[in-house]
Formats: sequence, C-alpha cells, structure tokens
Amino acid sequence: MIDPTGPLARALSSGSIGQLVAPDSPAFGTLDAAARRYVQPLSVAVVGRRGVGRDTMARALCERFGVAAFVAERGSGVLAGADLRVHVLAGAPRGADHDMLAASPGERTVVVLGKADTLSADAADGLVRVASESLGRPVVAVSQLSAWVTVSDDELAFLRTLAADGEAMPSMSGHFLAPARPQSQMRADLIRRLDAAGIGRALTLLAVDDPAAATAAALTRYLRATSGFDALRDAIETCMPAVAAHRGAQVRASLELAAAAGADRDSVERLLQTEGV
Ligand SMILES: Nc1nc2c(ncn2[C@@H]2O[C@H](COP(=O)(O)OP(=O)(O)OP(=O)(O)O)[C@@H](O)[C@H]2O)c(=O)[nH]1
Ligand SMILES: [Mg+2]
Repeated sequence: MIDPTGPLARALSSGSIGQLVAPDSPAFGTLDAAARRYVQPLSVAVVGRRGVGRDTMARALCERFGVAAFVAERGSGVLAGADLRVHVLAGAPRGADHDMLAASPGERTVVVLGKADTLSADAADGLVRVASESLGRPVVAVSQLSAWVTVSDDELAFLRTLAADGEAMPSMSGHFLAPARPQSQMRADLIRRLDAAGIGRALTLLAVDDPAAATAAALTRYLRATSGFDALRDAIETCMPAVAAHRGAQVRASLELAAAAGADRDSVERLLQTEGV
C-alpha cells in the first residue's frame, strides 16, 4: 500500500507528480501517466452471459453512481484494466458464470442477480440464497432497468387511464401490445422503458391509490428506491480498499518499470523505498 500521508499519495491524489520529480526527468512521463490513471473515476466492467441485461446495467451504473461502466466480453483486453467487475446473473449460476468468476479478482468483483423486478420478493430471495451458496459469495438482487428509469407525466396519465379501466398487465406482453389496443406507441415505449414488470407494479399501485404512484416523480422515486441499487452501492463500497490497493500496485509497477529502464533511477528508487509503495 502507498503511505496515505506521504508526498507520493498527495501527489497522486492531486493527479500531478510535479513535486516529486523534475519536469525534465526522463521518468516524468511514466509517473505522470500513472498519476492521471490514479485519479480517474472508478472504472467498472460489466460481465455476464448474453442477454442478462449487461448494457442496461452499465448504463444504470453510470447514471446512478457516476462511474465509468462498460460491458466487457469474456477475455477482452478492457476487462483487465477495470478497477471493479459487476457480474450479472439472471437466475441460478450456470457453468459459464462459475468459470468467469473463477478467473475474476474476487475482492474487486460484485455479483448481482439482475432483472429482480421480474420476480416476486420470495422468488428473488430464494434465487439470491441459491446463487450465493453455489458461488460462496454474497449476491445482491437488483433491477438495473428500474435503477435509472424516469416516468413522464404523460406515461403516468396513460397508466392511470389503464388502471381506471381495470386493465392489469397481462401475463404475455404481446397482449398489452395487441394491434387493436389504443395508444400503441405509448404502449411500446412503456414496455421498452419500464418492461412488463414495471408496468405491472405501477398498475398495482394505481389500482389502490397508493401514494407511491401519486405523481410521476413519486413513481420514479419508488421504482428507483426499490431497484436494490442502495445495497449495490454498499457492496461496491466494500470493494474500495481492494480497489485502492490495486491502483497502488499499478503505480508501483509503473515506478519499477521506470527505474528498471534507468529513467531517473535515483529519484524513482527513493520514492519506492520511502513511500512504502
Ligand atoms: N424487467 C427488466 N428487464 C430488463 C432489466 N435489465 C434489462 N432488461 C431487459 O432485458 C433485455 C436485454 O437487456 P440488455 O441490457 O440489452 O442485455 P445484454 O446483456 O446487453 O444483452 P446482449 O447484448 O443481447 O447479450 C432488454 O429488453 C432490457 O430492457 C431489468 O432490470 N428488468
Ligand atoms: Mg448488450
């Protein structure tokens, strides 16, 4: 670990190593690049099997937490550079999930059961238990779609008319979208943005005049608050010491590389010795 009170830590956290080595030092470029990487926002690689909601998850992580999240395919180069991995499951773990997680840095990986809004609370709890026992690690149930949804006034007004007509979400989305139904564009947009699960929950709230659906803003808040993203934030926080250690190790590797190449070796070796890098 880098001594958090030392000049190297201070230089890294300001993103500038100008106080540590002279600007004309041959090591300046390497160290400067390392310092810039050190202060970049958290980078999160979203991984998992096809169709589990990876793109939606990457977008949700960006929108909710302001991190740089992206989908990484198995074995891709960008995977190795990420600070953190979010592994998305859409049910009990399969062989491919076990394989991917076995090759994943355990302390910097968070496993989530995605699309939890499509499950009853009991079914989600049951799957979380099965998955975490099978993987031997915690699993957080989330809805990556609800996490960053915004319901508009028009959408709520439309949902209200459906609820007033006693329309519930049919078990098949196709029936909701049948050509004979009015407002086909609105219906298609709602399916895409809230999914059948979100529409169903909204209609259930509206049918009993629940204050959670009193306004579009209230319904937006309700869907986001029940997305499991607060628990996901906690799980990500738990990984932060390991992320800091990993970033520190990357800085050390750059310093060692610079010293080995003979670039301002004295200054670099002094940093390596005195900073506990
Ligand atoms: N109900 C619900 N649907 C979701 C959620 N997340 C994603 N989806 C839906 O699942 C489908 C696939 O989502 P994507 O984010 O494209 O999944 P992906 O893993 O990137 O898929 P591929 O790139 O095709 O492998 C889309 O129709 C999403 O709207 C969720 O949290 N809840
Ligand atoms: Mg995708």
